[in-house]
Amino acid sequence: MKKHWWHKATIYQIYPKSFMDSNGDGIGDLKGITSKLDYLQKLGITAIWLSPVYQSPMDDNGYDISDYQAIADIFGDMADMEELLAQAKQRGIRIIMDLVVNHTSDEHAWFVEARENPDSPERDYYIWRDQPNDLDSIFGGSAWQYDDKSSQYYLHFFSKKQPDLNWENAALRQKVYDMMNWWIDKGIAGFRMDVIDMIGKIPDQKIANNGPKLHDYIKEMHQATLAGKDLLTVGETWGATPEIAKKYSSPAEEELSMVFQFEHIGLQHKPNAPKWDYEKELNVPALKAIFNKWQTELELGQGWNSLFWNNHDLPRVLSIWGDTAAYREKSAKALAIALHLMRGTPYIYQGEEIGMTNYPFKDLGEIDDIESLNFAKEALENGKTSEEVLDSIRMIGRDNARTPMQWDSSKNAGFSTADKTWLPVNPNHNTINVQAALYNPESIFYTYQKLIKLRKENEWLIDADFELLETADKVFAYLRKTADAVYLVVVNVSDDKQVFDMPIAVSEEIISNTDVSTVLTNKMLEPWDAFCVKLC
Ligand code: TEU
Ligand code: CA
Repeated sequence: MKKHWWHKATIYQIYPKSFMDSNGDGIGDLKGITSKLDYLQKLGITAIWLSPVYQSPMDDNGYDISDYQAIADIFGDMADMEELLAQAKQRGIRIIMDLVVNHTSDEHAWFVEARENPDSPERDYYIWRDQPNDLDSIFGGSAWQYDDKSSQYYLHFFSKKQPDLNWENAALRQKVYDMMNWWIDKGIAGFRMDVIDMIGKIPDQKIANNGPKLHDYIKEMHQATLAGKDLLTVGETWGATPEIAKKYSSPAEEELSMVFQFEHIGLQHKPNAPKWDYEKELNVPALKAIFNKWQTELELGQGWNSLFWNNHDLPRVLSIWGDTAAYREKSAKALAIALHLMRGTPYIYQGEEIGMTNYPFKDLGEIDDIESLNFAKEALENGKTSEEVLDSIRMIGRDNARTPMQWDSSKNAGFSTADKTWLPVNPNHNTINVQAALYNPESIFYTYQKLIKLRKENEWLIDADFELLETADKVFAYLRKTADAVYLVVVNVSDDKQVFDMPIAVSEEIISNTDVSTVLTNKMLEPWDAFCVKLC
């Protein structure tokens, strides 16, 4: 199999509004990111996935784009973007942009023209109907919005300010490819592709994901923009299975490098229920089975996995699956070891590497996210109490991932000098912050730094096959096997002691958050014990 730079890379996701504020307006910006590149170089990451920084009315914090080739004023200007690219390149860090082409903002020039002039070519860049069907928006309510200017409804699977694009229109597709090439010519290293599995939608047949022409469009996109270039492309595909993931990521398909699948994330809420009905307890056996399926069915050369616990849409993993009290640091290291030693490209979400947690939202007034606000409105109208609504948002609302990055224990955690930041800073920043992490050789940061380095320096992390081992329910143990070496990873994914009596002979300790010889002598794993060893 041809190896690419991203097979050995670890990618760091930055949510620009919340990473670093350089001009004291309480909002993160591009200059702020540039000022923190030395920190990211120390962590050792290979590339940054930059959530959208394009011109946007910020209805969905930038995932509603009004100009793909201009920078939103709150983040700076194109010179700042080019400076970030140049400064990152000097440090061996690549930049991956967020490609949001399932929809635009309703303030995009295309939609403004389409709305103003029903006979314009842009009209068919979107999806208009005289009558809506009962498709629902992912953000609640109908997926159809009536436009009285042209007396038709337009489709929006997200907010009404995010009209869906009509990918059946070849001229629209070409506009997208031209924009992609414009960014590629600026020296970016690839794209994360927002809900890309929705661009083949057939609304009249109520098909949203995995439509019949989806892969035709992606193959066309590949030939028009990606072919012959060594770019990382990762599709956000909530509806993917391993079989579908092969269609996207098998080199022979000439589509994408990999996808984000979300089957493990689905364990965060009750089966066939909205995410707000969250699960209080992690089902570890189910998690192990999902990882086993994805690790074994996406064979080397047939496709490639992404590996992640967090992103800007998800609760902080320590708060929903780890521990935020006595075992905060140990459980963070354990979850990192469990994830990063599997086959795939790992993604670290800003703050994950220092063990940031969910935010203790006091009331709905502190909530920013349109998805949470729409849920709250609908839930309260349907009789839920505000405490019930807040409980769901506190556990699984997207704002938990979007509170400012915690740099130090000073005011606003060193994120901003403003009196008020756009989202509140977590009060636990007085102990959970980058400065404290860098100062403590035993911090979570240095576990991530070591995992990133291991991946860069060890081919077995790419090549070795995965084999799940039969263990106690809450012990996640697997082998990584090559022709001449076997590595064992063992993680106690619980607050409890777990028996571990597997007879093993260790030739080398690779990484651990515990004393491996004590584990083997006692045949017992302490809460959140995790280690990887090379076997004799
Ligand atoms: O998310 C796709 C998406 O469906 C998520 O919104 C997800 O369903 C939900 O957040 C689960 O809680 C992408 C972006 O990552 C997200 O930030 C955007 O809001 C959305 O697309 C629209 O662009
Ligand atoms: Ca700012």
